[in-house]
Amino acid sequence: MAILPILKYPDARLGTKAKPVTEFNEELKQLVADMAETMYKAPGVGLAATQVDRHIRLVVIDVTEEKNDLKVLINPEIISSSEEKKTWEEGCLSLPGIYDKVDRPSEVVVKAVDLEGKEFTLTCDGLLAVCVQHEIDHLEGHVFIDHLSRLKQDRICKKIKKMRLAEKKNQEG
Ligand code: K1U
Ligand code: ZN
Repeated sequence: MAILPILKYPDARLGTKAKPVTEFNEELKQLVADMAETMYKAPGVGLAATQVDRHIRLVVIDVTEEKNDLKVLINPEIISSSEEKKTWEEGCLSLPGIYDKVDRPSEVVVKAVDLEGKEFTLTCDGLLAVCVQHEIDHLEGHVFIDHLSRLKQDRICKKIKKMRLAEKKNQEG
């Protein structure tokens, strides 16, 4: 297994729309194992293949405190969303140090296939619903700040530039 480098916003590769998975082979199993290890190590509760520069429709999620319920969603599709919305403070491993509130449907039903190519549906609420929507956004080439106002996005971009500059100064000593 391996820890994979995570693309950081505003890397243009995060804007790539992912393609469906068509081959269910050992290489895919290895990528899932590496993505799970990368997510747990970060630590995070989800990771999309886009974030590790693999532009296929694959996400891993584990929202349990015990980190013992890994969900692997291949070619996920939201087939129904509640009218009711919920506001959640989101973070993103591609935007370290940035958190903001996003409104999303509070419940979703997602259809996906597993590592054997077998179809299943998952009814999600709470953090799982937020995370599934956040990860599917990544597969579409979106990040959570795309849901915020232009003003908030501009402030976040300025904050990221400042953080990167400070990091660079630190590295230079
Ligand atoms: O896609 C990602 O970047 C992962 C992201 C998922 C997510 C978190 C919260 C709301 C929506 C989506 C993260 O995991 S950020 C890290 C994080 O929130 C967290 C880390 C450790 C424990 C609990 C949460
Ligand atoms: Zn993210």
